Amino acid sequence: ERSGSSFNFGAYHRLETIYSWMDTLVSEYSTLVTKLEIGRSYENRPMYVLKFSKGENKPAIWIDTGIHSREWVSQATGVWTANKIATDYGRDASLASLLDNMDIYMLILANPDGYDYTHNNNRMWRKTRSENPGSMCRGVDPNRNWDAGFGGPGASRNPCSDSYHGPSAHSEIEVKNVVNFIKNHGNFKSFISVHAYSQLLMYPYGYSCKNAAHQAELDAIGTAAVKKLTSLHGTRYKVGSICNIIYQASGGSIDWSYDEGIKYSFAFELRDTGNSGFLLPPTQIIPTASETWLALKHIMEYVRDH
Ligand code: ING
Ligand code: ZN
Repeated sequence: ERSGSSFNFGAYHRLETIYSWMDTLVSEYSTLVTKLEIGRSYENRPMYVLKFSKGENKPAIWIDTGIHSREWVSQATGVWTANKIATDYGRDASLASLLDNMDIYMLILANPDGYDYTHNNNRMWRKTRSENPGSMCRGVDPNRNWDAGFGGPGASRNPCSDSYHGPSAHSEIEVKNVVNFIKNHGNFKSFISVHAYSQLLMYPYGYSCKNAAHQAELDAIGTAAVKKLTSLHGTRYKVGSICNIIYQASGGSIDWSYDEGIKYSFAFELRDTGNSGFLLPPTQIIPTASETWLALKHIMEYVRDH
Protein backbone atom coordinates (compact mmCIF):
# COMPACT_ATOMS: atom_id res chain seq x y z
CA GLU A 1 0.00 0.00 0.00
CA ARG A 2 1.18 3.53 -0.75
CA SER A 3 2.48 5.29 2.33
CA GLY A 4 0.48 8.37 1.42
CA SER A 5 -2.88 6.66 1.60
CA SER A 6 -2.47 4.95 4.97
CA PHE A 7 -0.92 7.75 6.98
CA ASN A 8 -2.77 10.83 8.17
CA PHE A 9 -0.51 13.81 7.46
CA GLY A 10 -3.06 16.10 9.07
CA ALA A 11 -2.55 14.68 12.56
CA TYR A 12 0.15 14.74 15.21
CA HIS A 13 1.76 11.36 15.77
CA ARG A 14 3.80 9.64 18.45
CA LEU A 15 7.48 8.88 17.95
CA GLU A 16 6.91 5.17 17.26
CA THR A 17 4.32 5.96 14.59
CA ILE A 18 6.66 8.40 12.85
CA TYR A 19 9.53 5.91 13.00
CA SER A 20 7.45 3.14 11.44
CA TRP A 21 6.12 5.55 8.79
CA MET A 22 9.77 6.24 7.87
CA ASP A 23 10.25 2.55 7.09
CA THR A 24 7.14 2.57 4.93
CA LEU A 25 8.40 5.59 3.00
CA VAL A 26 11.81 4.00 2.47
CA SER A 27 10.29 0.75 1.25
CA GLU A 28 7.88 2.55 -1.12
CA TYR A 29 10.55 4.82 -2.59
CA SER A 30 13.70 2.76 -2.14
CA THR A 31 15.40 4.16 -5.26
CA LEU A 32 15.22 7.66 -3.80
CA VAL A 33 15.03 7.45 -0.01
CA THR A 34 17.27 5.75 2.54
CA LYS A 35 17.29 5.91 6.34
CA LEU A 36 20.52 6.49 8.25
CA GLU A 37 21.03 6.28 11.99
CA ILE A 38 23.34 9.14 12.99
CA GLY A 39 23.55 8.08 16.64
CA ARG A 40 21.43 7.62 19.73
CA SER A 41 19.79 10.08 22.09
CA TYR A 42 20.53 10.44 25.81
CA GLU A 43 17.80 7.87 26.52
CA ASN A 44 19.14 5.63 23.75
CA ARG A 45 16.54 6.31 21.07
CA PRO A 46 17.89 6.13 17.51
CA MET A 47 18.21 9.39 15.60
CA TYR A 48 17.20 8.79 11.99
CA VAL A 49 18.03 10.91 8.98
CA LEU A 50 16.13 10.42 5.73
CA LYS A 51 18.45 10.81 2.77
CA PHE A 52 16.96 11.74 -0.61
CA SER A 53 19.53 11.00 -3.27
CA LYS A 54 19.91 9.87 -6.85
CA GLY A 55 23.35 8.30 -6.86
CA GLU A 56 26.78 9.42 -5.73
CA ASN A 57 27.36 11.85 -2.90
CA LYS A 58 26.39 15.31 -4.06
CA PRO A 59 26.48 18.74 -2.41
CA ALA A 60 23.78 18.61 0.19
CA ILE A 61 20.97 20.38 1.99
CA TRP A 62 20.23 19.75 5.66
CA ILE A 63 16.76 20.17 7.18
CA ASP A 64 16.03 19.45 10.83
CA THR A 65 12.69 19.64 12.56
CA GLY A 66 11.70 19.19 16.17
CA ILE A 67 14.90 20.24 17.94
CA HIS A 68 12.45 21.72 20.48
CA SER A 69 10.05 18.94 21.31
CA ARG A 70 6.90 20.95 22.05
CA GLU A 71 6.90 22.69 18.65
CA TRP A 72 4.80 19.90 17.16
CA VAL A 73 3.97 21.54 13.86
CA SER A 74 7.69 21.44 13.09
CA GLN A 75 7.97 17.64 13.24
CA ALA A 76 4.63 17.28 11.45
CA THR A 77 5.87 19.59 8.69
CA GLY A 78 9.00 17.44 8.44
CA VAL A 79 6.89 14.32 7.91
CA TRP A 80 4.70 16.01 5.30
CA THR A 81 7.75 17.46 3.51
CA ALA A 82 9.58 14.13 3.32
CA ASN A 83 6.48 12.55 1.82
CA LYS A 84 6.14 15.49 -0.59
CA ILE A 85 9.70 15.08 -1.85
CA ALA A 86 9.20 11.34 -2.37
CA THR A 87 5.83 11.62 -4.11
CA ASP A 88 6.64 14.70 -6.23
CA TYR A 89 10.02 13.50 -7.44
CA GLY A 90 8.53 11.75 -10.47
CA ARG A 91 6.14 14.57 -11.38
CA ASP A 92 7.83 17.87 -10.51
CA ALA A 93 10.61 18.69 -12.99
CA SER A 94 12.20 21.29 -10.75
CA LEU A 95 12.41 18.84 -7.85
CA ALA A 96 13.93 16.27 -10.20
CA SER A 97 16.56 18.77 -11.30
CA LEU A 98 17.21 19.64 -7.69
CA LEU A 99 17.91 16.01 -6.88
CA ASP A 100 20.01 15.63 -10.02
CA ASN A 101 22.36 18.14 -8.46
CA MET A 102 21.96 17.83 -4.70
CA ASP A 103 21.12 15.43 -1.90
CA ILE A 104 18.60 16.34 0.79
CA TYR A 105 18.98 15.11 4.37
CA MET A 106 16.09 15.40 6.81
CA LEU A 107 16.28 14.84 10.57
CA ILE A 108 12.61 14.89 11.51
CA LEU A 109 12.87 14.09 15.22
CA ALA A 110 15.97 16.03 16.26
CA ASN A 111 15.08 15.66 19.96
CA PRO A 112 13.47 12.23 20.27
CA ASP A 113 13.57 12.02 24.09
CA GLY A 114 11.88 15.38 24.41
CA TYR A 115 9.29 14.44 21.81
CA ASP A 116 8.37 11.28 23.67
CA TYR A 117 8.17 13.29 26.89
CA THR A 118 5.71 15.76 25.33
CA HIS A 119 3.40 12.83 24.58
CA ASN A 120 3.71 10.97 27.86
CA ASN A 121 4.44 13.55 30.54
CA ASN A 122 4.55 17.23 29.76
CA ARG A 123 3.20 18.67 26.49
CA MET A 124 5.24 21.87 27.02
CA TRP A 125 8.69 20.23 27.30
CA ARG A 126 11.28 21.99 25.10
CA LYS A 127 14.72 20.68 26.07
CA THR A 128 16.62 17.41 25.95
CA ARG A 129 16.12 14.99 28.85
CA SER A 130 19.71 14.72 30.11
CA GLU A 131 20.42 14.79 33.83
CA ASN A 132 22.12 17.86 35.27
CA PRO A 133 24.53 16.93 38.09
CA GLY A 134 23.74 18.86 41.23
CA SER A 135 20.29 19.91 40.07
CA MET A 136 16.83 18.41 40.29
CA CYS A 137 16.02 19.89 36.89
CA ARG A 138 16.58 17.96 33.71
CA GLY A 139 17.45 18.95 30.20
CA VAL A 140 19.51 21.37 28.14
CA ASP A 141 18.17 23.69 25.47
CA PRO A 142 19.51 22.00 22.33
CA ASN A 143 19.39 25.32 20.51
CA ARG A 144 21.73 27.02 23.02
CA ASN A 145 24.24 24.16 23.08
CA TRP A 146 26.12 24.69 19.79
CA ASP A 147 29.65 26.00 19.60
CA ALA A 148 28.69 29.47 18.37
CA GLY A 149 28.98 32.20 20.96
CA PHE A 150 28.33 29.41 23.49
CA GLY A 151 27.31 30.66 26.92
CA GLY A 152 26.86 34.24 25.76
CA PRO A 153 23.82 36.52 25.98
CA GLY A 154 20.41 34.96 25.39
CA ALA A 155 21.12 31.67 27.12
CA SER A 156 20.80 30.69 30.77
CA ARG A 157 23.29 29.04 33.11
CA ASN A 158 20.44 27.82 35.29
CA PRO A 159 19.70 24.11 34.64
CA CYS A 160 16.06 24.75 35.50
CA SER A 161 15.68 27.31 32.72
CA ASP A 162 14.14 26.42 29.37
CA SER A 163 17.11 28.12 27.71
CA TYR A 164 19.84 26.40 29.78
CA HIS A 165 22.93 26.18 27.55
CA GLY A 166 24.39 23.08 29.22
CA PRO A 167 27.80 22.49 30.82
CA SER A 168 29.77 22.86 27.57
CA ALA A 169 29.28 23.27 23.83
CA HIS A 170 27.98 20.04 22.23
CA SER A 171 27.46 18.45 25.65
CA GLU A 172 24.15 17.11 24.36
CA ILE A 173 24.55 13.87 22.44
CA GLU A 174 21.70 14.89 20.12
CA VAL A 175 23.67 18.01 19.11
CA LYS A 176 26.98 16.14 18.95
CA ASN A 177 25.50 13.52 16.61
CA VAL A 178 24.46 16.22 14.14
CA VAL A 179 27.80 18.05 14.43
CA ASN A 180 29.70 14.82 13.71
CA PHE A 181 27.46 13.96 10.79
CA ILE A 182 27.73 17.40 9.16
CA LYS A 183 31.50 17.55 9.64
CA ASN A 184 32.10 14.02 8.35
CA HIS A 185 29.98 14.68 5.28
CA GLY A 186 31.88 17.87 4.56
CA ASN A 187 29.78 19.12 1.65
CA PHE A 188 26.64 20.72 3.06
CA LYS A 189 25.72 23.93 1.24
CA SER A 190 22.60 24.75 3.20
CA PHE A 191 21.46 24.14 6.79
CA ILE A 192 17.82 24.77 7.64
CA SER A 193 16.38 24.39 11.12
CA VAL A 194 12.61 24.46 11.60
CA HIS A 195 10.95 25.80 14.78
CA ALA A 196 7.56 27.14 15.78
CA TYR A 197 6.01 29.58 16.36
CA SER A 198 6.08 33.29 15.25
CA GLN A 199 6.05 33.19 11.41
CA LEU A 200 9.62 34.24 10.79
CA LEU A 201 12.37 33.29 8.38
CA MET A 202 15.72 34.05 9.96
CA TYR A 203 19.40 33.94 9.16
CA PRO A 204 22.54 34.46 11.34
CA TYR A 205 23.42 35.84 13.74
CA GLY A 206 21.65 35.16 16.99
CA TYR A 207 24.66 35.30 19.31
CA SER A 208 25.37 38.84 18.21
CA CYS A 209 23.57 41.61 16.36
CA LYS A 210 26.51 42.05 13.99
CA ASN A 211 25.72 41.57 10.30
CA ALA A 212 26.61 38.25 8.72
CA ALA A 213 29.10 38.59 5.87
CA HIS A 214 26.36 37.55 3.42
CA GLN A 215 23.56 39.49 5.13
CA ALA A 216 22.26 41.16 1.96
CA GLU A 217 22.17 37.94 -0.04
CA LEU A 218 20.54 35.94 2.77
CA ASP A 219 17.95 38.66 3.26
CA ALA A 220 17.12 38.70 -0.45
CA ILE A 221 16.75 34.91 -0.55
CA GLY A 222 14.58 34.97 2.56
CA THR A 223 12.38 37.76 1.24
CA ALA A 224 11.79 35.95 -2.06
CA ALA A 225 11.13 32.65 -0.23
CA VAL A 226 8.55 34.26 2.04
CA LYS A 227 6.83 35.91 -0.90
CA LYS A 228 6.17 32.47 -2.32
CA LEU A 229 5.07 31.14 1.07
CA THR A 230 2.55 33.95 1.46
CA SER A 231 1.17 33.41 -2.06
CA LEU A 232 -0.50 30.14 -1.03
CA HIS A 233 -2.72 31.10 1.93
CA GLY A 234 -1.81 34.72 2.67
CA THR A 235 0.22 33.84 5.80
CA ARG A 236 2.50 36.75 6.65
CA TYR A 237 6.13 36.22 7.59
CA LYS A 238 8.94 38.54 8.63
CA VAL A 239 12.52 38.10 7.45
CA GLY A 240 15.70 39.12 9.25
CA SER A 241 18.60 38.09 11.42
CA ILE A 242 17.75 36.19 14.61
CA CYS A 243 19.11 38.96 16.80
CA ASN A 244 17.22 41.66 14.93
CA ILE A 245 13.84 40.01 14.57
CA ILE A 246 13.36 37.95 17.69
CA TYR A 247 16.03 38.24 20.33
CA GLN A 248 19.69 37.72 20.99
CA ALA A 249 20.29 33.98 21.46
CA SER A 250 23.70 32.34 21.71
CA GLY A 251 24.65 28.75 20.88
CA GLY A 252 22.07 28.30 18.11
CA SER A 253 22.45 25.71 15.37
CA ILE A 254 22.35 27.98 12.33
CA ASP A 255 25.01 30.29 13.78
CA TRP A 256 27.21 27.24 14.16
CA SER A 257 26.53 25.98 10.62
CA TYR A 258 27.11 29.44 9.15
CA ASP A 259 30.42 29.88 10.98
CA GLU A 260 31.39 26.38 9.75
CA GLY A 261 31.12 27.77 6.23
CA ILE A 262 27.60 26.64 5.34
CA LYS A 263 26.54 29.92 3.81
CA TYR A 264 22.84 29.22 3.27
CA SER A 265 21.86 28.79 6.91
CA PHE A 266 18.28 29.60 7.82
CA ALA A 267 15.80 29.02 10.64
CA PHE A 268 12.04 29.03 10.27
CA GLU A 269 9.49 29.84 12.93
CA LEU A 270 6.28 28.32 11.56
CA ARG A 271 2.66 29.21 12.42
CA ASP A 272 1.10 30.84 14.24
CA THR A 273 1.80 34.22 15.88
CA GLY A 274 0.61 33.17 19.34
CA ASN A 275 -3.12 32.56 19.14
CA SER A 276 -2.63 28.80 19.53
CA GLY A 277 1.14 28.88 19.88
CA PHE A 278 2.62 25.43 20.44
CA LEU A 279 -0.90 23.93 20.49
CA LEU A 280 -1.55 24.61 16.83
CA PRO A 281 -4.71 22.72 15.78
CA PRO A 282 -3.99 19.72 13.55
CA THR A 283 -6.24 21.23 10.86
CA GLN A 284 -3.39 23.71 10.26
CA ILE A 285 -0.65 21.10 9.72
CA ILE A 286 -1.15 20.60 6.00
CA PRO A 287 -1.71 24.30 5.21
CA THR A 288 1.43 25.14 7.22
CA ALA A 289 3.54 22.44 5.58
CA SER A 290 2.25 23.28 2.09
CA GLU A 291 3.11 26.96 2.31
CA THR A 292 6.47 26.23 3.97
CA TRP A 293 7.32 23.90 1.11
CA LEU A 294 7.21 26.81 -1.33
CA ALA A 295 9.79 28.67 0.75
CA LEU A 296 11.97 25.60 1.21
CA LYS A 297 11.91 24.93 -2.51
CA HIS A 298 12.90 28.50 -3.24
CA ILE A 299 15.92 28.25 -0.95
CA MET A 300 16.94 24.85 -2.32
CA GLU A 301 16.66 25.99 -5.95
CA TYR A 302 18.71 29.07 -5.17
CA VAL A 303 21.39 26.91 -3.56
CA ARG A 304 21.37 24.58 -6.58
CA ASP A 305 21.92 27.55 -8.91
CA HIS A 306 24.65 29.30 -6.91
N1 ING B 1 12.81 29.95 18.82
C1 ING B 1 14.21 29.85 18.63
C2 ING B 1 14.90 29.63 19.97
O1 ING B 1 15.73 28.73 20.03
C3 ING B 1 16.12 30.83 17.47
C4 ING B 1 14.76 31.04 17.93
C5 ING B 1 16.36 30.24 16.26
C6 ING B 1 17.19 31.22 18.25
C7 ING B 1 17.64 30.05 15.81
C8 ING B 1 18.48 31.01 17.84
C9 ING B 1 18.70 30.44 16.61
O2 ING B 1 14.66 30.35 20.92
C10 ING B 1 12.06 28.96 19.33
N2 ING B 1 10.73 29.08 19.23
O3 ING B 1 12.55 27.99 19.81
ZN1 ZN C 1 12.26 26.17 18.88
